[in-house]
Amino acid sequence: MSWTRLDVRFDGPPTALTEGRRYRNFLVPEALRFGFLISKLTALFLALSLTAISANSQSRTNVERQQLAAQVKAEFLHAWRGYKKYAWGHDDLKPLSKTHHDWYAEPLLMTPVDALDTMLLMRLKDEARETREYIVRHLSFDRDIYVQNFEVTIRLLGGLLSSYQLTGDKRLLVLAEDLGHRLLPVFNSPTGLPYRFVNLKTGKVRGEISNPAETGTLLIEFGTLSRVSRNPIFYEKAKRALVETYNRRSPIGLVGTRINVETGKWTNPGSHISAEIDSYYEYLLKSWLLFGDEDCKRMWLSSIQSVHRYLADEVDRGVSRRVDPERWYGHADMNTGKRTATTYGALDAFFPAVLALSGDLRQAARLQDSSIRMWRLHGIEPEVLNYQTMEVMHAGYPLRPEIVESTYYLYHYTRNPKYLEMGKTLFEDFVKYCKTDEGYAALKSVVTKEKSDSMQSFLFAETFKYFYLLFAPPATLNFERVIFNTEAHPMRKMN
Ligand code: DMJ
Repeated sequence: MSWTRLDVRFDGPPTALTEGRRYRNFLVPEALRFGFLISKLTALFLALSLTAISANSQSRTNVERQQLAAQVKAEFLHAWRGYKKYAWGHDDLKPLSKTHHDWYAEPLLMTPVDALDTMLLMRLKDEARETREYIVRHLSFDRDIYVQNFEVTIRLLGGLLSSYQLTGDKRLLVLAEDLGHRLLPVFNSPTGLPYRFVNLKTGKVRGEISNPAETGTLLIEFGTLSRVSRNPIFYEKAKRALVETYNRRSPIGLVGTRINVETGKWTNPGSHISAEIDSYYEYLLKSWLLFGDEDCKRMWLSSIQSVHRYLADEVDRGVSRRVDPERWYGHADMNTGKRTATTYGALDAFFPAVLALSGDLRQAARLQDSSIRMWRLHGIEPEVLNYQTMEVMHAGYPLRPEIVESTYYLYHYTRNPKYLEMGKTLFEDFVKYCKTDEGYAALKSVVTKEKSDSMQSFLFAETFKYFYLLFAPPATLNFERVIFNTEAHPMRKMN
């Protein structure tokens, strides 16, 4: 795969990566360190007893994990049956009114496509077979509708590609390729930054005010499509969009919230890791890891330094000198770096996963502790929180997965049972507050726990998948062999 002009430069050493590796090597079990202080005999006796105890508690944990994985699967099926009963053939279930919701004038099967690879990983063979057949028979992109490129890419293109890789079913690849071609006109702007909407039939585009999440969260899906279809066009277009976003960073290395894709000028200079920027950072790192793309590596390494320098925040509540201050990531002006808001929310909770993947386990663990603080405030997390005052700014909870995703990554890298416990609490709260008689419902308010009539497809693609993978045997999915797109669709590494 070739790429031509790139105005990227290497800005600094890979500090985050090396720091994380050191931390991992430092994880020596307490029992081993204690053993050096006592006589060899006592040590032997102790070691044998500890082995027995730890084997015992290990198998207890394993049984508990299996039970939790089975519960997640059962809850997935509960929600899936609700979707099938009231919304089959449509995009989403409306869980309170028990009707359906379509994003556009014609359905694009958002829930079935998003859910399919989770069914495959959960070995729900009958559901997966039926869903796959339904998709290949009924999904058509030959429709006179304007669709949002970003959402369709991460959910449909990503879902079709991962299910293709898991099943080898070429019909899914044919659909993905057709969709990819229909989305390509978004890149025909003077800057190469994509328009937000495209008409799937006519190729007409609209929406020139975009944001880094939408301009920079495409390369995993488009790049994978290039690989499996052996057509470099998709990789080239999506990579250019990512690079053009990066090239417009401020002198202090930050990107803003809104950008005009025709002029390339920022229309909102607010910088953060929240909605409208979040997965831009995720894709810089993951595109490097998935494709071995050195430009992405350089862009990630320089960007993360600015993120740490200007967006990271430490809050010392004066609890005790022995306790680390809390770690958060807030908002700042992209040009001056001046703090503009001390807010963090459910979407930001993806960042511990990204930090863990980059090797920075120390900051990942600290930020995850903050995310959990946010969750515990009301027993479920709000969309936006002021972390200085701990006031809820936006109280909704649309069944988001990010905090579960980070718990899964941290458990994968540390094997610290703390993260299993964390996941168990999250799952229990999630079921307690969001389950309905025939599905799952978003919350209007995490304070009052009032429900709202929405069950987005990422519930199946992400929330249930990350809960399941956290508790299921590691062999369920070889984590090292895949990169998850931002909708939790695993793409196979090919190197
Ligand atoms: C998902 O569609 C994706 O994870 C996206 O990156 C952010 N929003 C939702 C889940 O919260």
